[in-house]
Amino acid sequence: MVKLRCYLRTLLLIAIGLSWFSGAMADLSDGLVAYYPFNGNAQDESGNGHHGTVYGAILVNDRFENIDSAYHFDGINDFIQISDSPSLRVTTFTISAWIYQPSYDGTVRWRWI
Ligand SMILES: [Ca+2]
Repeated sequence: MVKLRCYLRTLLLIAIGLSWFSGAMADLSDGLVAYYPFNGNAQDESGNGHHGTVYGAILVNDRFENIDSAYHFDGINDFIQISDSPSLRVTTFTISAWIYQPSYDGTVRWRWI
């Protein structure tokens, strides 16, 4: 089983794309293994069927205030689990996501990683 775990107080948003990276101007869908826009669920919308099962994380608004379009992980045993698959056993990959990290000074901390 491949598990995605997050123990930080974060909002995880939009997309996690695993792809072979062949250049700075590559087509982002070329080699895409999984895509999670979190449109009310953790379904893989790449067409490859790597749907996630949510444990503990709750749907919240994303950075554009779209309803139920991001997941909040409270830092205690929350994760999204994806079943193992040969297509997920890659040695080189890229993961991209928008993450919100609460700050103590009130600044917005949406970050693209
Ligand atoms: Ca929890």
